[in-house]
Amino acid sequence: MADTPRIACSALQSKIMTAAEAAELIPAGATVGMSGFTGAGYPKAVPGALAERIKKLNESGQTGFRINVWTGASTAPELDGELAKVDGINMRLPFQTDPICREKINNGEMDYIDYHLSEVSQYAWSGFLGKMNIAVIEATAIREDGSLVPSSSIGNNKTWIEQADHIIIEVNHKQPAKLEGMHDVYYGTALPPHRKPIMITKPADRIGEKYLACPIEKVIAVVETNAADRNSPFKPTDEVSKRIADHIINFLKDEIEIGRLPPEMLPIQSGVGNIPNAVLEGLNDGPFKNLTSFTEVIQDGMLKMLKSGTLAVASATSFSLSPEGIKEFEDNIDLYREKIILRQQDLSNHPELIRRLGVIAMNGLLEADIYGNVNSTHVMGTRMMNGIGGSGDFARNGYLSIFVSPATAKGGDISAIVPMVSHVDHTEHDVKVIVTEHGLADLRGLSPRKRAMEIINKCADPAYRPALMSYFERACASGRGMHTPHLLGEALSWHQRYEETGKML
Ligand code: 0RQ
Repeated sequence: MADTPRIACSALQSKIMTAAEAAELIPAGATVGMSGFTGAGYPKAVPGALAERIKKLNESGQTGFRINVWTGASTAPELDGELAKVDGINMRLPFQTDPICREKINNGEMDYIDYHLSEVSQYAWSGFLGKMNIAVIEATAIREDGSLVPSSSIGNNKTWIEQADHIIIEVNHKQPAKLEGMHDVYYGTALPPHRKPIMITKPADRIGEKYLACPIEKVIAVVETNAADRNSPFKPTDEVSKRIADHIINFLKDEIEIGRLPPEMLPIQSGVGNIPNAVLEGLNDGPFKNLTSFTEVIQDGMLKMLKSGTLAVASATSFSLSPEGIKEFEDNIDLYREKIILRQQDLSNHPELIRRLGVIAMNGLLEADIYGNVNSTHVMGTRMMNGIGGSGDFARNGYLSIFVSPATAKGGDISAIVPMVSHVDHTEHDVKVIVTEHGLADLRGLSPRKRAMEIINKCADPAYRPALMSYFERACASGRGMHTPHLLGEALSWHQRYEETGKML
């Protein structure tokens, strides 16, 4: 495997060219499906070369060269950042985290469609998003028959290859050759009414192919690269994350003791970031053994758990590792190959599978309201932070849906617990547990007014509790709508005040 040439398909040898030459093949106005999911497996050279081309056109007065960019999820500055800098993106979907894109989206200079990650491929197949002209896909290698050894993420690559008229492949020599065999690409998906059950009954199941089929006749360019994925250094766990993690670990231990979860629990899904990593570290230090994970992204914490045996297997669509994590992965790849399965994102996030497996979902929130509605995406109701990503796929369909956040943001000027959320991503019906550093609110089996007491008393920062309780009591005393009492004129006043004064209270 390791000795096979990275481009073994002789018919594609003649298509090898520079990134600049490949970028010339992308026409203005094109819809381009790029590989990439949480900073892994995105094309490293062609997007930058295209941005360079657009920059020169802009400088010569030929402005207006823009493309639509569809991906798996977030990519990296070399893709989103470079293209956004030259104003080269017209419309972006379905998830992104780049600061320059974020600014353009929030200034109204870039259109953005924020979709559940599991749904994107069916929207692309259905045709209602429009035609995809070109796919730019990073691969670890091209095999003799033209099929691709996927790289460090699969994301929507299967769909982009199927849907695009033309394909540009970036073969990245930096991706370990031993990634070969870790992927499981399933070709049994279809649009309704022709759907069949997807026969995954445990995270370890393999039901597909190791390679991405890729029609040679569609390939218009092959570009060789040698560049690492974006990976941010690992931050040591801070005190707030540690306290949140402790609440979750104690809760899960109790659930096992009571008999509501089996000793090996249920498959876990965990968002990306400091708090989820702290939870994973906490699980690794605890009494847990042979856990499984059915998630989107493999992070450093999961590698540690796989190595220690706390985690027996992890199914995902991508890696999101620090430089230390990458080294650990590459140094011990033979061990991890046996325990990690990478799938396309319409399977890693599939509602049918999440529901069947009974996934325990853990995701971040920007704000939650006293009744348990969660806003994960819109700062003060209007400004896009990142997007819903896969959080909705897992929160709606999981067995247990846990949301985590520090109780305050911006040095205490913002409360994460508010009277009414300014935007709803996850409704009160989907949210089962909310956790901050102050405590854990178990909302299962509680009616709205009981949930309010639990959330205010367990999760809100003590500095905000009196104002929240006053709001709740006055709403209850208003005598209107006693199922979910609100004072409509005041419900969003905390956000209004923050916009005007820089403080919620
Ligand atoms: O900004 O660093 O500039 O101060 O938001 O907040 O507390 O560091 O938390 O990094 O976990 O992000 C919801 C955004 C939380 C994330 C969200 C500010 C805060 C800080 C980040 P600064 P924290 P996190 C898996 C599943 C949706 C997608 C998802 C997210 C910054 O979890 O994008 O779950 N979720 N995907 O100061 C204004 C508030 C705020 C606020 C926090 N109420 N108002 N700013 N911040 N709360 C991955 C995929 O799907 C691919």
